[in-house]
Amino acid sequence: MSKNSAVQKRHSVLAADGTRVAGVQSRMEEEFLLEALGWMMKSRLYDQRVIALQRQGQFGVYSPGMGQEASIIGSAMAVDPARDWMVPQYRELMATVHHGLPLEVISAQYLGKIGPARIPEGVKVLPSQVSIAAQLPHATGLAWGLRLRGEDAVVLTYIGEGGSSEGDFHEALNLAGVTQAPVVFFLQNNQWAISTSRRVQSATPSFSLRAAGYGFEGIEVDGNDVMAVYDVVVTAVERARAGGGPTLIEAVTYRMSFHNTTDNPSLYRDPAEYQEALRRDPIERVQKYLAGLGLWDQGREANLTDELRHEIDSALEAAVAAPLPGPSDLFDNIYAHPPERVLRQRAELLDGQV
Ligand SMILES: Cc1ncc(C[n+]2csc(CCOP(=O)(O)OP(=O)(O)O)c2C)c(N)n1
Repeated sequence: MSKNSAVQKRHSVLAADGTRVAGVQSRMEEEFLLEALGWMMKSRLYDQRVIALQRQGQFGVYSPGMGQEASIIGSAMAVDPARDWMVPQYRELMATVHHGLPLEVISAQYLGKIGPARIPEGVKVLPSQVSIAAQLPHATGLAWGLRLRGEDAVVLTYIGEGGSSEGDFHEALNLAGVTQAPVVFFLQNNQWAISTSRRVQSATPSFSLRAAGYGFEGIEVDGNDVMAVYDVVVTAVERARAGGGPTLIEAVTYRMSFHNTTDNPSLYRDPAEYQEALRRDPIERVQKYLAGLGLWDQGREANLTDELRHEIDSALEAAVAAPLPGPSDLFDNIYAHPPERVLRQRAELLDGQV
């Protein structure tokens, strides 16, 4: 965790076989860990369900979070939805649900239902971002603005290791360091940027080391260990809230599925690498640990899976029932004060005069 060392220690609480790392305490214990497991399972079940729907032509192009559930949920649980902001990329969908964005609203977005996909008032989540790294300057600006207003809020933003090669990454982290903005940059190193391997993405031994160049703390964590992820993010959030400035966290994880539903990883990924990733599954790890404590068994798993499937189906049914966009949706919610030219185009289209 030192700022200048070229060798970065990786924080870890729960080993891949579900045993505790000796001598390491965690702030995420039993009941809270069970809650985290439920969210991780929901993330995976939703991925599986909507991939099946996409294959049937009933859902839009989708980027699953499979394999990254510990990073997605452990980080989300470390911020307060009532006051903190989340600035996502596109793969941490269930983190935004944890932060208050209803699953049916997200599902409506993938069905092209523009109105029902609007982020509800009071939900402190920015729209998901597909232009790589473009969310980061927004995150820094938002955090700096909150600080200037005297609010005690923190911004948690997400980026992939591929996104860290973009200019926006440098600009956002540099400004955050200079302004001491209360922002946590959560970099999910899932080893692949579509078909570009981490090996050719950067020569740095750890993406977290880059923080030193911006004058703040960089931490590397086992991104498949939900307890460790929660611990490092909650510490970074507390520091930011107390005026201690930004943190860059690298969560070392693995993208167990494809980049998105248009991708085929078997064209570029070694099958042995995938087999090794299965051994490090973030969900099974927690289940094994909790089973060892007598808090998890097949019966509990079956009951929770049923409950979560029902919740997911209800959200999807609501999204399917939501109205399709009409021509006015092309214009609505774009400008606070639409220019005359846009108002004229709207009137022409709606009156059928084009
Ligand atoms: C500015 C920009 N360049 C290229 C793309 C195409 N693109 C989409 S996802 C992606 C890879 C991103 O990889 P990474 O940042 O590691 O995130 P991951 O998808 O693995 O979560 C690329 C190159 C884009 N969307 N935006």
